[in-house]
Amino acid sequence: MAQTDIRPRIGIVCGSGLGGLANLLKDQVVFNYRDIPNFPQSTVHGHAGRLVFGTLKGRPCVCMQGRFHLYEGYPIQKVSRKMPSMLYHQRHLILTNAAGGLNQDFKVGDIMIMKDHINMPGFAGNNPLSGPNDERFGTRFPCMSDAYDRELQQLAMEVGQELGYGDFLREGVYCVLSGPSFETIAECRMLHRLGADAVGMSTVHEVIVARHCGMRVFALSLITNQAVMDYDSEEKANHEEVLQTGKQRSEQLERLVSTLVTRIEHN
Ligand code: 6GU
Repeated sequence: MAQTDIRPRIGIVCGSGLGGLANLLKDQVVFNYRDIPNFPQSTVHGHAGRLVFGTLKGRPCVCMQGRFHLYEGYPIQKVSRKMPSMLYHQRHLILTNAAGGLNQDFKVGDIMIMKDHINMPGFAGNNPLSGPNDERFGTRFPCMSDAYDRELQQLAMEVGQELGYGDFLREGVYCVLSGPSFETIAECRMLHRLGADAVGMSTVHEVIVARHCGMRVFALSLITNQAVMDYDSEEKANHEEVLQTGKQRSEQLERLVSTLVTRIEHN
């Protein structure tokens, strides 16, 4: 932070194949994760591993271009607690991810506004806030029923309609699993019955940490593939399809996020 004068009020975390958002920033100051002391490395193809400061349509922002996942083997506390230290000055956090569609009304290429999550690893004790609580950041037992800011969801829906994205803009519940293996058919059916509209391997641990320290959170899932729910299906989930769909819709997703950024009030 000593190396840049930019003091962003908005943090953005870019999902798989969606790192192009960071390239929209003007007057960039870039830090590679490998040059930041004690910072984990991003090991996944499609994740660059850079922290990019700059302005998006004149608004100071910082982008994590490349994130950390449970399946990379870092202790969840380590990867997600980097967030407050890095994003301390931000009031708003916007996250994107690539996800598999469980809701049968969803199509590949849909953009889903996250209205809630199911933290499956959390059920098994894998919560980013487990361990000693640092009261400087937030309370021991943070509320999650308001994790996804309703005003920001409403604003994004309005922006999406204005941009003509109504046909592929959805809202729904995101379920996180630890990965890296994709789900079995039985698991997809189970998640769908439990109320999940999309499934992925990220975002939720970051949201929990951000809410713990009082940020306002908004998150988008790009439905990059349909989760396989049927034993007769020949479909197979794969990372290349995820990256490919990311490329096809990335421009619209970037426009949605950058327009939203210009509408966020700084209060
Ligand atoms: Cl189908 N599953 C999971 N766990 N993550 C994904 C995905 C599916 N598609 C994109 N990311």
